[in-house]
Amino acid sequence: MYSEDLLKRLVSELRGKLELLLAYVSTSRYEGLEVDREMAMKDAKALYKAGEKRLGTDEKTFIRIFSERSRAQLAAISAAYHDMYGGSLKKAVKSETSGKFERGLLTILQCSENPAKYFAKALHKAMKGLGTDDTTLIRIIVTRTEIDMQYIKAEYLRKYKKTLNDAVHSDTSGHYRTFLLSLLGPNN
Ligand SMILES: [Ca+2]
Repeated sequence: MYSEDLLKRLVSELRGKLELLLAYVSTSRYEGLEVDREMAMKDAKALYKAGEKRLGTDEKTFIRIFSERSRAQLAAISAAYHDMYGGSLKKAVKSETSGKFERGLLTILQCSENPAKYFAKALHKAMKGLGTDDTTLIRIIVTRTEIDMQYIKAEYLRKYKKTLNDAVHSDTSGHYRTFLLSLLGPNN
């Protein structure tokens, strides 16, 4: 669409600032559901050694593992981390990193452990307050509709005590509303 390389564009925009993001978009990840438990334990150990166990933080190890592993594998790493060291990987990320880097890692983690919850939250954020972040609203509804929309709707209802359809209905109008609601399906 824009006749330029997305990765190159990101490099020039964010040079040196968001290594994690660059690693994430440039790696082709396996996105299936199979996990390798032994490898998950190995990665959990590497993350522990790179973070909580040492003074300071070896950020490269966090970047490598968070950007190369599939979502399912990262969820397994997080579970292994908890089993092996008692604390959660999320807590380790919070105490070992900060700023945009921390936010990036936490987003990847949350998305790997419960994508539906992550998207329900993002949709809520797009609609809350005055006005609507239509770009985000459209992007999420269009891209998730055939993947996990029923789970996102369930998470939304559980967390915000309102159906996602009702929320979209009150934040949009006209053909745009009809279009989004038709993608969402039944109001449940
Ligand atoms: Ca540390």
